[in-house]
Amino acid sequence: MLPNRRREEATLFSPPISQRRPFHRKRCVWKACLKSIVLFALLFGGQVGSLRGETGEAAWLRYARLDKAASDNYRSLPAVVVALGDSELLTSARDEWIRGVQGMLERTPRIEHNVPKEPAVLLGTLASLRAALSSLQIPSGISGDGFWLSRQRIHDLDFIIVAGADDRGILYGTFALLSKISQQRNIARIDEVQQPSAPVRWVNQWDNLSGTIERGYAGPSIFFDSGNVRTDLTRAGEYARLLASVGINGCTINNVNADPKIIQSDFIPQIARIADAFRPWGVQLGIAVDVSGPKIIGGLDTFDPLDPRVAEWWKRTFDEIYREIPDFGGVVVKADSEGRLGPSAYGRTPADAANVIARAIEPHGGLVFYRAFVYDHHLDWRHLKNDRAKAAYDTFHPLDGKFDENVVIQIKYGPIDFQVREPVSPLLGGLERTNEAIELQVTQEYTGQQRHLCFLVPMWRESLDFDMGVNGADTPVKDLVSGKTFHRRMGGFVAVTNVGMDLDWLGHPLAMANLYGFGRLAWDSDLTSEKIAEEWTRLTFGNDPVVVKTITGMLLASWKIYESYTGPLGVGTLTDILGSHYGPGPGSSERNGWGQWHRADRNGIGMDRTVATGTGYIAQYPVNVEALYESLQTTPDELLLFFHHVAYTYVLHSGKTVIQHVYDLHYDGAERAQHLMEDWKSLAGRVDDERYSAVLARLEYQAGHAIVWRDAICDWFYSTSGIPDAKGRVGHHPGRIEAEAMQLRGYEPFDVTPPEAASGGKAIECPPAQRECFATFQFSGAAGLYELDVEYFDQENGESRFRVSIDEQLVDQWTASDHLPGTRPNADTSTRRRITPLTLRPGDRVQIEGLPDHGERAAIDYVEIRPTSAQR
Ligand code: GCV
Repeated sequence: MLPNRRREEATLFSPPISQRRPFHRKRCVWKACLKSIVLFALLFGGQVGSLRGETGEAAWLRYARLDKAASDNYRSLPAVVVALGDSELLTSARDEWIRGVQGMLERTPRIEHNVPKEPAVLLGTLASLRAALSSLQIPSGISGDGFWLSRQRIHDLDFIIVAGADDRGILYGTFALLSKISQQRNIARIDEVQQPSAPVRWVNQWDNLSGTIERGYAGPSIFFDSGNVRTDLTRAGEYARLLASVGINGCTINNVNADPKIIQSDFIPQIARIADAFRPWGVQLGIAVDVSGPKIIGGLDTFDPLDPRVAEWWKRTFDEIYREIPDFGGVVVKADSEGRLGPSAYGRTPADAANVIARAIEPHGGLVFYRAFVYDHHLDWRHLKNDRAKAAYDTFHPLDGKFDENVVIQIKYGPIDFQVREPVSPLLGGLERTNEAIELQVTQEYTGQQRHLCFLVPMWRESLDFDMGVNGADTPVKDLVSGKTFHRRMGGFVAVTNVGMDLDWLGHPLAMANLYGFGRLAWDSDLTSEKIAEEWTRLTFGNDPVVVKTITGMLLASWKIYESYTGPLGVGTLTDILGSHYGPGPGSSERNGWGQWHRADRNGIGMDRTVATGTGYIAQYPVNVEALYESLQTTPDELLLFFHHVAYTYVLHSGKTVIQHVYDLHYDGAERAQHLMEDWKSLAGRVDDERYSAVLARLEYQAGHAIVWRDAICDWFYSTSGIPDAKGRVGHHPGRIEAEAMQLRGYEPFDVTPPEAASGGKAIECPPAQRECFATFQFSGAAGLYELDVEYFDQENGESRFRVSIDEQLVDQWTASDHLPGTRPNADTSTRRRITPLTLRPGDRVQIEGLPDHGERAAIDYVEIRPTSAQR
């Protein structure tokens, strides 16, 4: 056992300032420590109030109490609320108003049922308001889910009007008004009409009936558990409320890799309960269906969409669904994709498959979202003309005009798969006589899985604003998908969201900005990223200008920061595409059929997609866009490697070579990830301690993992190109002591695969035969204050423990119990423990003791020691 003697200098040692278990809620060893930091801030900090701890569960609907000055501005708010009608939606709107006003202004509005002879907030449809107040001048142009908010003086009385074309509009208007108060906006003379950008504003959950979620990073499903719909659907209702508050009107609840069981007769009553939970919020229930259903569960010997028995089966199925769920919204279909069965089995087209379902659902008013994510994942990688990016356009463009009116083609924003940077999918401009919707991804599958901060609205903004130039006209993607350009009745926005049972919904309190942002963009596709980030911050963390400025700045910077250490020049997210899609794995893209190739060799990198010499993908764009990307000169640097294969020495518009740009960008990105953490720390005492500590833990982790990314990508580029970093950083790490170079007792060195997943390609592990292992080295620097990072591997298959001591005095200990995606020591599981500040003298013996647990062998990559920032 380690002695418990304290060193003389021990007063200078303090434990790390946050827990190193960003995703493990149950153990909060360091919480006490965090609390003391907040206490310190309370005692000595600037403007600090008493901040109640928050879990993040309320998301942007906190209705936090306004301070006196702010609430005085709303003193004249009418004391009465009237709902002109008694529908479920109207009741939700009225109750939401009461809840919001109670929370923010500590007043309880009084309910009346008719227009009173005193000031009131009136909630009603245009028709009911007209009937109740004949003198009311209602503006034109309010339709669908649109609403009108107005303050009117009628018969000398002050009324706030929340009017919707339909009941859903009233609910949306109520949320909008509450949001303004929450953001402390002036509503004294409010008079505005809001119309949604598009009729389709849906989210997709990828929940399995077992309760797991495909690409879900925030706990189990809120809908399903062990093969059934959960008994308690409170969270489902709360989710629908959140969705409604930003105007989302539909939600599919199960994985697009669909379990056919979801539409079995005995299961429909179960999903009907979810529809019941959604209904008060105007969110229509949808499901993902498997096109092979007629055969797999229907007892037919075929699922050929042109077989009349198949058509009849779909009809019967939807008749049954609508008997249980009269407002059922529709279905999403993934077919002929990633091993899913599809119409190609019978030589039929996606139009055949979509239409047979569409005709069965059409009499009930339902929609079919047919995903354009159709591609062959057994492509021959040796064939240089093969290109997965071409698949969606090649499949669907020839079918334009062949889909029924209630079919919407759901198209991922880029031609590959939710990468950190892709050009927009050419198919978005390739359908003129077919409804379409853009598919975005709130769940951060390739963008840090909610362990890294990556606010995606600026990326979506760029895609939506991209002018496709269809037929030579101005045709921004936002207008193509909304149906505006080609006068389509249907169309809009879909996002894969994958919230889970974690209290904060997405597992990272700041990740909810993406869900909010998606809803806001779907509602108003012209909103700027800045406005969305600021709104969300005010609603989620309050109106303290320092908080608003800091968090907004962090959000807006985060996508490019993430891109800069994970996927340069449009090459795609250089992650392990065969596994978790999380940590770096640049080598995994090649030599397989999945088609996420970057064609790197000794001389150069990038997919040649030109018409002249490459795969010809660029020809799928309208002429102006084709010209833009076909030429090396006009292709923007950030998409260079998506479109062109170039030498590492190719000089970018910036004047740098490709290789030096890659090195510089990764060092810069990792550094900026560190700054995100520092920015957040400046908010100590201004944000409640629970969310402060939760976010800090994640940002600390991100700062460490950004270095894992930086080193892996730089090492890989160096070993592939053989060109050294002109600034001498790559492969040289001052202050780093490789674990395999330490004095080992019990520990054994091993080769990490792929080699770039660990510093120097090696690490050490404590074999199962050992109960504990030791790695020791002597500090040889000057005496002073240091921070010491232990880079170790935290796998899912065990909870090993570590103790660090200096000259036999214990200075830190922890358990490796994060939830990182992997059961092997690699770049997914590599993580950092920072011990700071620490006094060290030349000759000090630093010892790390590792105690393995099950499959996790307390593996260590390296230790890095650097002077604390105060000393640097
Ligand atoms: C639901 C990516 C994901 C898959 C997902 C697929 C899709 O390939 O990795 O998990 O499957 O996209 O969008 O259908």
